[in-house]
Amino acid sequence: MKTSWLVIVGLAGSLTITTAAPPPTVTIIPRPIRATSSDGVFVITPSTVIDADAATDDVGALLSESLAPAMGVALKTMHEASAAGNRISIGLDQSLARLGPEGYTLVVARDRVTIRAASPAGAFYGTQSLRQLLPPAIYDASGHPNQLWEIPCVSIEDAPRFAWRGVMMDASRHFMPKTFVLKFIDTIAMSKLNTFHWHLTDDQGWRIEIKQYPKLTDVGAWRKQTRVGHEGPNAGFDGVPHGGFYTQQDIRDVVAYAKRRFITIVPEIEMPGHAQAAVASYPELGNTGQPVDVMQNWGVSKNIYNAKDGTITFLQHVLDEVMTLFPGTFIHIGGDEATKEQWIASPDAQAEIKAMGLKDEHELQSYFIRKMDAYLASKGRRLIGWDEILEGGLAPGAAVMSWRGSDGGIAAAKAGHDVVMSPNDFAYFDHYQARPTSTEPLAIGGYLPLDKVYAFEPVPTGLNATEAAHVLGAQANIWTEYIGTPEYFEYMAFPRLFAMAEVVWSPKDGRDFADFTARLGPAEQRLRARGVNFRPTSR
Ligand code: TNX
Repeated sequence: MKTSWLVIVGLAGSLTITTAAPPPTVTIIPRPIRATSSDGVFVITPSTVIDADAATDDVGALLSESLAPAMGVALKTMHEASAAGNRISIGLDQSLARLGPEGYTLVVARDRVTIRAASPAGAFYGTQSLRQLLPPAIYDASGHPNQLWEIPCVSIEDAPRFAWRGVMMDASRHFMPKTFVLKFIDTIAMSKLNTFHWHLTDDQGWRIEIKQYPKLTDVGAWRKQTRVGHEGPNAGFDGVPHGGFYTQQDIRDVVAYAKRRFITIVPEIEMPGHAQAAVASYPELGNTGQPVDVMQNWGVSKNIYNAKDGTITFLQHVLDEVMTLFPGTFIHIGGDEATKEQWIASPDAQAEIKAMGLKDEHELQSYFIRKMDAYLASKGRRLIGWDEILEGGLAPGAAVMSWRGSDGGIAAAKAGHDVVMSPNDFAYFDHYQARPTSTEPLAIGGYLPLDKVYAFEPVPTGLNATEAAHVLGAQANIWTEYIGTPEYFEYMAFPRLFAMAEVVWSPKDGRDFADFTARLGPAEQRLRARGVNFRPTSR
């Protein structure tokens, strides 16, 4: 079906109404619910005032900050501006509660821009749309002529389809420096994503300072070398040490930076599998008593945590520190790919299974996860984990991230759990985005082109309305086995994240890939101006 745009063009007093896709004057990504263009422009000048109410004060300040580099001056922000001249008015309006906590209206008239929302998050998204109405050229050039700061008159009403609009960064396989994490968060905020899932621990590196257990980063954050190339006769190691970690102060800075942009960070602490870096730091957490290195190879390690009381307590202490740093509701505990071979071989694990009357190692994993769930719930938080946590039973409040296709999400929703969809066939941005793959930088494998991401539907078929309501949203996952640098990370993220942003924000009706690609040019121009190393669509 064609887009549901209603474009009204004032033509010498007459109105032309067309339902065809608009000419790309309103090139906002993700596409707003409704945008009605009209004649005329609003011109931002250095004396334009940002007039924000008390509740949206910081939204106004951030808009001023974000325009300043291109404008050369920071627009003044004030309450109830008495100054004459044009202004950008931002404020709350409870009558817009019907648009939800993230919805907004944005009206660009000749003398004034007005952004209204029921809560500050909505007002923030109004400012992100406003930024995208500016001609992208202003971001490229230096010495910008004033007329480039024209914004075409338009009236927009908008709200997101899903509450969880996410992207996951794997900072374990390759450490991603704090400065890059901040840049990435700023970039995704423009696309109205609101959830940054930070994969902080894995076999190949522990990346978060835990005061009570310093070896986690003294030892676990560093590996001697890294596998290069795919598995096979030519695979080797680079001989170069790799590592890094975020101090607790780094994390506080990142959380605060994200909060200003209405992004919640979901930290992930993997258990009971993907634990080799922790076991390398404290061998007593493992099953063999043998020392191990932080993993240098890719793939799944057999070195998982043991399920002893001491290890459960250790992890709860780790989560205590994690919870002081991350104020969001959800804490991700991993739960994927915990190979059971060491539990099968371990007399201690077998004794535990017997003593607790469990059926097998899968029930031991379930026991482990339920312990964590109860602990997090007792602190007012909610556990989320990869879909394997469903195996062997799951506590009622826990949420599931469906990655092995959509089946885990379907099963979880049918069982009454909330789910986030990130199926590996539509949401794995570590997969190649173009063919032939030989002309692309080496990736883990797979093939996920832009149009396939755009065609992703987060609500799987076969769910009734009650079950479908458990789908909180979706996210892209960027695993970094083969992504060693921020530049390559950006290359894999963009433009595919624009497609994901539209999937999770915009109404399902009216999705139109041709219309989307017509809006990509300006979006890519903005990325270029920000120094983001995206993969250009026309290459
Ligand atoms: C599977 S997705 C994993 C990751 C890998 C990824 C590579 C998931 C929960 N586990 O550990 O990095 O595949 O695509």
